Amino acid sequence: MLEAFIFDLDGVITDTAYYHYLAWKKLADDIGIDIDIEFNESLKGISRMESLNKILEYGYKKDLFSEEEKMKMAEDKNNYYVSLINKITSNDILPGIKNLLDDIKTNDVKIGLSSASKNATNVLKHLGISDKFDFIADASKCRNTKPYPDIFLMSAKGLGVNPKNCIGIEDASAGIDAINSANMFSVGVGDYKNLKKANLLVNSTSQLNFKYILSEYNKYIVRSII
Ligand code: B16
Ligand code: MG
Repeated sequence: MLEAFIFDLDGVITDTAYYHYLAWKKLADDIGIDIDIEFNESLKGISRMESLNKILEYGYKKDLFSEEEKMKMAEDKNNYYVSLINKITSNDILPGIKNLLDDIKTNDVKIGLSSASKNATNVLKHLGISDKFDFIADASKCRNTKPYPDIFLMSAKGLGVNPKNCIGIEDASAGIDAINSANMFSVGVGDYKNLKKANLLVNSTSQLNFKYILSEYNKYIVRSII
């Protein structure tokens, strides 16, 4: 029996993934590292410090900065990111998401949020949809980040549901791995190239239809019983 939908935030509910990219790009430019939108794919779903380390490694500058300097860089990136997200409104909710949230509620299924972002609560507030969520997992309290299952298991626990009865939705490869490891049904939004391990894949959020996802989830459950 389906008990909950658990959402990723950046790239699923709203396109903050692009703002993360702009903020990292600005920082990388300042220290002479050239990153592009393709490289940014590898930063999706992973934490702020892990992202910074990946960028430094990519630019062969991993050992050039002290921990203190790296903390300052991450803080600068976040300040710029926050200035960008402070401008978002309900118009920035991705297509299909509002309807999906409403349909989930109408069908008495719970809704959780499992974002790696420490800015998640602020983003939801700006989008005006905080009240749709029955539980928001706190990324700062999560020891192992995506691709580990912890943040999805945290939501299942907070919602009081069995992970096996949950559907997780993600746009990042690390996130799909996290959902699969949590023993949930994974729905990927984006390219096959990045999300081949998803149980169900759609190209864009506008294809995230409640009835369609539910029917694919039910088929998956039947297949796993046989
Ligand atoms: P912050 P998600 C993730 O959010 C982003 O995809 C990732 O790019 C970002 O580094 C991470 O949040 C941490 O975000 O710096 O705001 O704490 O996709 O898991 O919702
Ligand atoms: Mg994401």
